[in-house]
Amino acid sequence: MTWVEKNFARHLDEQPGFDEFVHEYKSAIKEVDTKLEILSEDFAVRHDYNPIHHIVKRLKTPVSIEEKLHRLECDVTIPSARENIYDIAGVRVVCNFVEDVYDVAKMLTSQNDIKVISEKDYIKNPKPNGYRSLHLLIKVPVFLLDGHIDIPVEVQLRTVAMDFWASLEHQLRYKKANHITATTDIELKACAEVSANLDKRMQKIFNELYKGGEYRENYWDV
Ligand code: 0O2
Repeated sequence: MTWVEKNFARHLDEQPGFDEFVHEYKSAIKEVDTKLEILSEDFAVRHDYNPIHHIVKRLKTPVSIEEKLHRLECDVTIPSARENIYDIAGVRVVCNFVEDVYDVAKMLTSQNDIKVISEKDYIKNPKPNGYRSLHLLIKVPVFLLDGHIDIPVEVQLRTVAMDFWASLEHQLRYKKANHITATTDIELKACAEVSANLDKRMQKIFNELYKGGEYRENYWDV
């Protein structure tokens, strides 16, 4: 990139190399999605049970990458985005139960072409507002015409109950940010606790039905 391009191309999508950049991150999402799909199908074939409820994928928009670069006080350039932003590619895996979250995370990260960069366990250590999820930052190889490149992907794993809470909390915060009071915060946190308790009770029921008693024998005989 020339000095003029670097300093006068204000927006990322006007800069040279933007299409390649998007293609690489989109491909990384596809790679992770395919891995998860194969794992969940394999799990279903072997155990007659699918731990993944659904998967959501998203590529950060150029505007939101730019905002984050500004916030981090980094150059608003494509090389700077590659270097400083790790959640350009995002995959959210919504599982049925808490144990599924850890099982899926282990199945994914034990694949030998996946590099785990960091892990934040907001299930064991929820955020002060009650937010729960397991966040993995991984690098996945994407094979291109001229070789492979490791692309970071943020994988968020959570249960349906955690997802329900996080989606609504996000909407409320985004749309009604000015109306969120301390009381609302307390109430939202209380809802997160109720939801975590629900997860525990549902897990217990599931374990009793699937992992104990007669069903378990059928389960492992498959
Ligand atoms: P989007 O559009 O969902 O991607 P950073 O990664 O630098 O932004 P941090 O704190 O290091 O910040 O990242 P962290 O804790 O891994 O969380 C990043 C993402 O987790 C957020 O992405 C949300 O998706 C989700 N998240 C984290 N905390 C909360 C929370 O309190 N409520 C909800 N609903 N979601 C949360 P973005 O970039 O905010 O948005």
